[in-house]
Amino acid sequence: MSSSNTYNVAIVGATGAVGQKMLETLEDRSFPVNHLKLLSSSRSAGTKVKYKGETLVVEEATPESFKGVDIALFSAGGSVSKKLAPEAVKHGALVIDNTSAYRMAEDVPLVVPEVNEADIEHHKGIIANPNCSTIQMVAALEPVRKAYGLSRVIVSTYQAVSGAGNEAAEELRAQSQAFLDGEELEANLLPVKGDEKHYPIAFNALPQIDMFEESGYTFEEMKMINETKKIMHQPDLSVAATCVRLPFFTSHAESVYIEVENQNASVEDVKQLLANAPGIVLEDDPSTQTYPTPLSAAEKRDVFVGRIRKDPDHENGFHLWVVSDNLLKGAAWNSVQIAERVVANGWL
Ligand code: NAP
Ligand code: 12T
Repeated sequence: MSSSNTYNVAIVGATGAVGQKMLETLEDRSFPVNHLKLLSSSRSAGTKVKYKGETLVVEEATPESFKGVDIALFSAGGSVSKKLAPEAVKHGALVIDNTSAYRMAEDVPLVVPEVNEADIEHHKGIIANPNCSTIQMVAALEPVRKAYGLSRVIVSTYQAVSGAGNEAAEELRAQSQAFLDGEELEANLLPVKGDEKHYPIAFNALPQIDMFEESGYTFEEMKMINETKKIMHQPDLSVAATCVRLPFFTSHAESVYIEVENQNASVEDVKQLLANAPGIVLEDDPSTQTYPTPLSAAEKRDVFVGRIRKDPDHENGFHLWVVSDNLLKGAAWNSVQIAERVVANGWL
């Protein structure tokens, strides 16, 4: 710790879509920051950024960057985390990692505070932030799971382009303009930067997020499947996912089908549980067309749930619509929330 109860914080990937939101969230939450270090690649080193009215200069991230750092928030891609997170830990920093590099590692807690805050205590220097689509889903399902038991989850996602970074948001903007101008759409990035083919995202829907696995599922889908079981400590939970990219900038939406174990759960019960759950906002009233949308959820830290219905055929089946800002609860806010819980519980 630096001075009394304030912390030296580093953001790795500070110029990125997630990093920018981390900066905003630290400020919005009045996180007790002593010194803030902003790190990126050499490309953005020297960039000036405002934090609490002060001008900070972004530096290139190197192993030496972490001297004196108490908490390092990583969001610069998996390869950067693999290389630099162990260096940060060596220098005594607690790493909260937003990439998929360490999520499934056995001795790394994978944490959504509303679900498994207690797992944080057993960290060995690295805490992983789950995938954005996983976070909002497990936050919405945990109150139902606790009350009624959960046996099966089938989810289809409707994901914003900002999840794939600032460049992907720029691609949507450029293609939308081209489409409206009657020009050819140029696709260079989506669905996945490193894959062979690229398809336009503007006025389209792409059923591929991240690369394909042998099984026919994408890595994004497998992240949802594996991370959900780990966070909920329920390896026998049945989970299947289909992840789709859509042409809007912010918030992921999800159509979630669940089967609960309790025979007597009603829609009213599920609504009541969610209305009282921390971090969840129930917006569900068909009579007034009340339900969350990507636009209504953007820039908010909560997870919004609506359209709760019983399955027409399966007695224990329910359908839900879950929406949240992918860069806030899906990334920056969940990370800062973990940091807040660490500090509050003395788990540094
Ligand atoms: P982005 O907008 O493309 O930003 C990438 C950031 O990483 C930039 O600040 C960039 O710095 C920095 N960076 C790239 N290569 C680097 C290097 N070699 N050394 C140091 N910094 C480097 O991407 P984003 O959307 O913010 O996402 C960043 C990462 O966060 C993703 O790769 C992903 O792993 C993770 N993420 C997680 C979630 C989640 O589900 N929780 C959601 C979105 C993203 P420059 O400006 O110098 O290029
Ligand atoms: N490919 O953190 O493209 O594992 O939207 C998050 C978002 C990976 C992750 C995306 C991705 C992650 C995306």
